[in-house]
Formats: sequence, C-alpha cells, structure tokens
Amino acid sequence: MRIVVLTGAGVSAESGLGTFRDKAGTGIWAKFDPMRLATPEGFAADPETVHAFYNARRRNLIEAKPNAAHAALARLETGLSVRGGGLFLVTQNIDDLHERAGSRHVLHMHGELLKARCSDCGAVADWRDDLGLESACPGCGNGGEMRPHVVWFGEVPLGLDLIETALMSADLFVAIGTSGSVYPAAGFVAEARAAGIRTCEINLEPSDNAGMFDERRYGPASEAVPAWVA
Ligand code: BJW
Repeated sequence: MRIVVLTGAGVSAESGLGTFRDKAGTGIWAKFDPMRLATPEGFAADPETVHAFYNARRRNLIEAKPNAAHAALARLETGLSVRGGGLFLVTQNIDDLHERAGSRHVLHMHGELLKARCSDCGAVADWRDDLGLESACPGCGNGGEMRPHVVWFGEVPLGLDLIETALMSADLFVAIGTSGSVYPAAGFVAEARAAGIRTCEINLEPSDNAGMFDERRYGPASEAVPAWVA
C-alpha cells in the first residue's frame, strides 16, 4: 500500500503552534495580515516586521514538542515500509515536529522555519537564531541577506514534481489538519480523485473540501490520527 499524507497546521495545533484559519476566527490570520507578513511584497516593504513575526514563531517552535499525531505518522512510515509499501509525507507546516517524532522522509512544501535562505545566492542554511536586517549569508561573497526559508503567497511551493509523481502512484491520499483553502495543496484531493485514488480527510471539523473525500474522520489529530493508523 502506497499512501500520500498531506498535513497542515491542525496536526501541530495540540503542540501549541497556532493554526491560520478556523471557524471560531482565532487563527493566526485573524490577528495578523497575511499580505503584510507572508508575501514577498510585504517583506520588501517592512522586513523588520516580517522578521519579528517569524522570530517569535521560531522561538515558540524550539520550545514545542511533537504530539501523538506526529508519532503515529512516524509509526505508519516504518510499518508500511516493513510491509513493502511506502508513506510519502508532504507537509504544509514549516515546523520540524514530524522529524522530531521520528519521520525520516518529510517534504516541506511551504519551507522550514529552522532554515534561512540567501536572497542573493539562494543558499539554504540551518538557522535557529533570530533573523534580522544584519543577518548576512554565511556562504556568499555578495553580502546577501538571509530571509526565512518559507513559501509566501505568490511564491512557488517546493517539491511539486515529487508530490505529483507520488500522488499519481498512490493507492490512498489522506489530508490531515488542513483547511483546504490554500493552493496548490488544496487541489491534491481533486487530482487524486481524478486519478481514481481513494481519499480520506482527518480534521477537527469538515474542511472547505470535505465533500471531495471518500472517507471523513473528525476529532483532534492527537486522537484521530493514532486511531486511523492503528
Ligand atoms: C485541527 C486541529 C486539531 C485545528 N486536530 N485538526 C485564488 C484562487 C485560487 C488560488 C489563488 C487565488 N489567489 C491566489 C491564489 C494562490 C495562493 C492561494 O491559494 N491563496 C488562497 C488563500 C486563495 N497560493 C499561493 O500563492 C501558493 N503559491 C502558488 O500558488 O504559486 C503558483 C504556482 C503553483 C503551482 C505551480 C506553479 C505556480 C503559495 C502558498 C503559500 C502559503 N504560505 C503560508 C505561509 C507561509 C508559511 C508560514 O508562515 O507558516 O503557508 S499561508 C498558510 O496557509 C501556511 C500554511 O501552510 C497554509 C495552509 O494552511 P493549513 O495548513 O491548511 O492551516 P489552516 O489554519 O488553514 O487550517 C487548519 C485546519 O486544522 C483547520 O481545518 C482546523 O479545523 C484544523 N484543526 N485544530 C485536527 N487539534
């Protein structure tokens, strides 16, 4: 059995990392303007404010711990590979909680908070400290400035070719803890359906795409994911 799992902010919610959108209106984008904080134009206009936003989230992430949903997905990877199948885990999350729970192969399509990228040469480096205007690229002689290694609105997500290939050879596509409102990830379920692949949603509440899934399981990820993996 080859399974493609797409995770979103809901999988890390119980680890204390906020989600972006929820029906109660308490998500990150209800408090902060995504056009100012998560676009290249916002960063160009006010890099200090964008750095402060990601610096606070980086510090919070370093204190956070994976939860039972991350652990269950790490067990699933091992279990499927022992049985001759495979898990392709693609996450929209920029945290490293899947890796810390033991997942060995994780594709971060929206980048990684604990990495920074040179705006000039494009080099990516591990980065656990605060970023600021004075953060120069350690590798390039061009004096390039480091920016968060994340994918903002209007930028192209990472690894799309690999995701497409995995999706087209999967037996099952499962979306966990994602609102299904940001493309191209929100379109994966339609692609899977069109290719005749079975689809399943695991979420706290029905997502924007709930009607597209063959199977739906609702509850907190820390309970619903281990129950599905078992
Ligand atoms: C729980 C739970 C618990 C809570 N247990 N569950 C008009 C139409 C269509 C598309 C567009 C359009 N205008 C613009 C676009 C494109 C745009 C887009 O989709 N915009 C939409 C808002 C409409 N997309 C882009 O710009 C992307 N790039 C792109 O399209 O490039 C062009 C291209 C594509 C393909 C090929 C070639 C070219 C880039 C998108 C970048 C997204 N960036 C962000 C921020 C950066 C990272 C960061 O700061 O962290 O990524 S935005 C934010 O949303 C973040 C997330 O990864 C992303 C998705 O959010 P997610 O994970 O779904 O979280 P939430 O909060 O939305 O949902 C959480 C869910 O969990 C909820 O359902 C809860 O119920 C649930 N939950 N607690 C289980 N305990």
